[in-house]
Order: sequence, then structure tokens, then C-alpha cells
Amino acid sequence: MKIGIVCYPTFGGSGVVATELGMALADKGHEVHFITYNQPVRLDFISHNLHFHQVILEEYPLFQYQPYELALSSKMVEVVRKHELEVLHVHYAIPHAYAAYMAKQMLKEKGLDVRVVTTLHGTDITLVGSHPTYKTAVEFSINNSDVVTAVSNNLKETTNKLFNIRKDIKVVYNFIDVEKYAAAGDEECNRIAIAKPNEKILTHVSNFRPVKRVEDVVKVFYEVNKEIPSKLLMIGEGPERAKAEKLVKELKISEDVFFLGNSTEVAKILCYTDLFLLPSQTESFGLAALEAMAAGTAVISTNTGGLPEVNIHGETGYLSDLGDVSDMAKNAISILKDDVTLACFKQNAKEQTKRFSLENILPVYEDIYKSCFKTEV
Ligand code: GMT
Repeated sequence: MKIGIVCYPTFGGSGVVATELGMALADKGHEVHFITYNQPVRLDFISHNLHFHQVILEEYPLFQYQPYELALSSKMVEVVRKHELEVLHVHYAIPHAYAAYMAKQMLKEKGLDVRVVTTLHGTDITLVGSHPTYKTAVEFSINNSDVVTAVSNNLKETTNKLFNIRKDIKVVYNFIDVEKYAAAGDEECNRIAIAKPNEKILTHVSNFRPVKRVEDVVKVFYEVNKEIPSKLLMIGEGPERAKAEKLVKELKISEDVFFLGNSTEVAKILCYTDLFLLPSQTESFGLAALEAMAAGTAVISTNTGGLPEVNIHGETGYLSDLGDVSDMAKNAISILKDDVTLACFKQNAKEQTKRFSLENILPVYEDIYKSCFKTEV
């Protein structure tokens, strides 16, 4: 099929999922066109079936804010017409579902009927989308998509609670290329560059926004570090990084905590990680946790949002109430305290990711694209 993918091109989970999906679809012979303002960070032009169309914004003195949706929907129309796309798959409702609706209407006037699939990722519903500023337009564009998917059961339930949705939302879990993460573990794992043989490695990966509660990451590590020789790797960039660095200094653990910034080598870093920390305020799914698990890493997380659908309490790691740093630390220590327990959790984590394998999820999206043509709009 000929599919357009619209996403944020950054390190956020929705952009990562969209990019990995597009590359996998191209690998299977579909023609995939990414439409966004920058080349997605994980996009590897490994196939002649992959294309990238940049949305360019024009400066104009009158604009305090440039109208991105307008530029995006115009670009969608142009690409659909030129490349005869059948489906536009938009990731993250704001503003992509709305821009896709506009593109669809413009194309209709030209006698073309492109189908729109909207995937809800989380904060487009939970934190931003349900805000009165956006709610009306988000609800409208969800209801006017041909198919709507959500990345967890929890996100589906939350969407139905927060909005008046007339469509049946399909749950399609996020996925992982299990082989890729397993292979990263087989490569030379340069653990010794980070920690001494007797030290454990804990890792956090995020975009350091308030919702990720990165100070809780530091607090949990502080407690663990008192009992278990260890190092903490903080991967990512974002507004809360400075606060986390300040706390590390105050707690006098600077020698054991490394802030590594954004990385395209997450799989390699995870290969020597023992425990992944994700104390988020909410997480519709927790792709970062799934990536860690695929690399064989146990997870300490909160029990919010869709996390319990990914991280199984007492098996692949532990779930704690939001902000319960001491429970998270206690659980982390119980996993790290002996190598047999740690190995068992790591093995369970790896096993659990098979449920979310690319091979299982890719055909679900392909069926959804086909089903659009049976849907009455
Ligand atoms: O908040 C982020 O981590 C980024 C955000 C995004 O849309 O880029 O992530 C959301 O989508 C991811 C992919 O589906 C999910 O794994 C994350 O759980 C979700 N984030 C939140 O719900 C906070």
C-alpha cells in the first residue's frame, strides 16, 4: 500500500513508534512517506520505499505563532496527490488528526478519498488534549478519523472518559524489534567503561518533562546507592534536567550519576543496564520501559496509566504508587541484592517483550489500513 505517516520527528515515544512502524512497513514492501517538519531522529533510509517530505514554515511579521497545521495539511494534500497515497496514519492527535481531517476535506474536493488512521499516544489525551483549549478540536478530529487506535487499554478507557467518542477505539500496543535489542546485547557491551564489576547500573531514559518526575529517579537511586554500589545513567534532554542535576549535587552523588543527553544508541546503553527507573506521573504505555525490557532489564515504575499492562508486578519488575520513592527504592534493592534474583527478573522482562514484538503488531496495522476501505465514513 501507499501510506503517509505524520508524526513528531523528535525523541518522544510517539515519533519513535511512528518511525519504526514506517521503516518496518517499507521493509515489507509498502511505500511509506513521512510528512513532518524535520527528518525523524530514528529514520534510517534503509529502503527505496521510504520517503521524507519536509513541512516548511514561512516567517511573516504578522504571525506571532506560525500556522503549522495549515502548512502540514497543505503538504499532506500535495503528497497524497503526487504519490497517490491511500492512507494517512497520524501519530499524536494534536495537531495531526485535525490537520489530516482538513487535508481529507480538501482532497475530497479534488475527487480523492484518502483514509485517515489516528493513533492516540498519551499526553495528546491525558495532559494536553483534554485541556479546554484543545478539547473540542481533538474530540472532533478523533470522531472524524476513519480508524482510531490507542496504545493501551488504559489509554482507550481514559479517552472514552475524557471525551465524547462515537468510534470504537482499537487498542494496538506499541511494539519492539525484539531481535534488534537482543542483538545489541550480543555486541561488545562496554560495561566496564561505566561501572566497576561489583557495581550495578541503573538507567532512566526520557525527555525530562515534569510528567517523568526525574527528581524521583534521583531520589530512588540515592536510596539504592546507600546499600548497593551502583551508577545511574540519565539519558535524554528536557526542562527538568537542571533540577535533577542540582539534586544530584545536593545529595553528593555526582560521582555516581552521569547525564548523557539525547542518544541514538539507547539499545547499546541498555545492554549493560541492570535496572530501569520510570517513576512517571502518567504513562499511557511506557515505550522506554519496553525497550529496556527487550534488552533484558528489570523495571521499577509507577502503577499509573498503561504501565501495569507492560511491567508485571513481581515478575518483570515492580509497580509503586506515584511518588512513593521509598517503596520504589525498597523494590529496587530487593531485585539488585543478589544476582540470582536479578537474573530471574531480567529473564522475565525479556520474555514479556515477546508479546509486543514487531512481528505480532505490524500485521495488525496492515489489517487496519485495509479495513479503512470497508469503513463507512
Ligand atoms: O511523554 C513521552 O514520553 C512522549 C510521548 C510522545 O507522544 O511522544 O509519549 C507517549 O507516547 C509513547 C508512545 O506511544 C508512550 O510509550 C508514552 O507512555 C506516552 N507518554 C505519556 O503518556 C506520558
